[in-house]
Amino acid sequence: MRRIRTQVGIIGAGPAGLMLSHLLHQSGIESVVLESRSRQRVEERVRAGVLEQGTADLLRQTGVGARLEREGLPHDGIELSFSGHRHRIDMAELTGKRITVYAQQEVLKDLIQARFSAGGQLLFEVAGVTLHGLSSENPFVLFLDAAGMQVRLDCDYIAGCDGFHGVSRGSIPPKELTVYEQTYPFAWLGILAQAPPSSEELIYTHHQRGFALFSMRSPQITRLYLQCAPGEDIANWPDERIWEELIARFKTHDGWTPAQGPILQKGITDMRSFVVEPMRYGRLFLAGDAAHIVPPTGAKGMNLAVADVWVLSRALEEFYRSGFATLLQQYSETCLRRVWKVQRFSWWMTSMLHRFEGGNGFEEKRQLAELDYVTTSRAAMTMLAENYVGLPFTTTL
Ligand code: RFL
Ligand code: PHB
Repeated sequence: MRRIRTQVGIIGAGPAGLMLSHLLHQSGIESVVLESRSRQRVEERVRAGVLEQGTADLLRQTGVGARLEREGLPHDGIELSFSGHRHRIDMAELTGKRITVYAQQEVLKDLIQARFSAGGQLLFEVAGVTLHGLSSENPFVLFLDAAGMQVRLDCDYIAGCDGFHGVSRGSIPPKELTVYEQTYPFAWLGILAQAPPSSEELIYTHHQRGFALFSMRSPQITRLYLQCAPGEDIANWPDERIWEELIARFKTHDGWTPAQGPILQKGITDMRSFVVEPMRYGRLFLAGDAAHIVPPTGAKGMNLAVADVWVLSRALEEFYRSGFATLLQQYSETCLRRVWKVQRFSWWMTSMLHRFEGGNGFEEKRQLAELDYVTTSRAAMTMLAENYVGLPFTTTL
């Protein structure tokens, strides 16, 4: 068996794993990233698109912001649409911050390139990853490399950045963890369309027929989502039905509708809120979707992954520089404070904007009152805006 050694073994090359490896490198700490998919699959997967101000700043400050600067679309506001009217939330005016629309897979491409040009070790197409010795001083990972050879990776610490379906969380004895979970009675059908965005800003729409979201990826590509039933078969949604539904939900009294074009990609995503506590077991630290999932309505998943690994990188830097493990000891508690606030915000956006089947109309009236309040009260608008542009990254409790 081949043996390799590093300081931090990282499972998963998503936003959490790649950003962690990049931040650690900046602090002079070595890592090896193990990823089960191919580089191409990682770089092609269509997911998130909204970067908080803090996420975009971190990419820029650490030297991976050049393309983001050129191709990212800065947005100073978002719109909420209901009862046939659109209402703008001016985030820049309310908070002094903005968001940037830049696809998750583009962030991943930039990070992969940066890691490779700095001589980083990213191993794609590994299989059979198992974690060992987590409660000892000498944790290690066993896996098969892309050629099918068994490898043992010895490290000081392991970062479980392998997403919701990864192996890391499941390597912790269940009695050590508490799971908090909430599912929602709907899912999102998302499409990428070859159509120039007909609005400059994102539009979150509450409608009798269900939620819809207008977003974009570039001056040529629109990204759209619509609420559908959970477990819905995509075969029930031919392109014409998707456009018909999107237009019915987005149409406002001023006649605005999204511009249409060929659908390049479509998929269905289930919605859940999920948190596991604590985010640490011995020498294993969980980060990103491995530890928590938010419904996508707040555009928070990727940003939360980046916030976690920023805290972890500061804690590991402190440990390797001074020998103190204070920030490492506090890692879970520090992250969870922010995680729960982001859970609250994502849940709140989701419950304000989606249609809940059944009921006696009370819920619908409550939602409309909430939307009315949020688009007319400066205090309520500021609450939305400061969460949407991103709560501060902090290592203090
Ligand atoms: P990821 O991205 O899932 O990466 C985990 C990586 O680990 C690999 N892996 C393994 N590798 C080795 N061995 C194993 N046993 C492994 N098991 C898994 C996987 O192949 C993968 O490459 O987790 P990470 O890094 O925590 O990042 C989380 C984000 O990807 C996620 O939260 C966001 O995409 C969520 N999300 C959004 N977040 C935002 O911040 N803004 C948005 O606008 C936004 N929109 C979205 C979203 C997610 C969506 N879907 C599809 C769930 C919109 C959608 C539709
Ligand atoms: C996206 O552009 O993919 C997107 C934007 C906002 C969200 C979720 C997804 O809340």
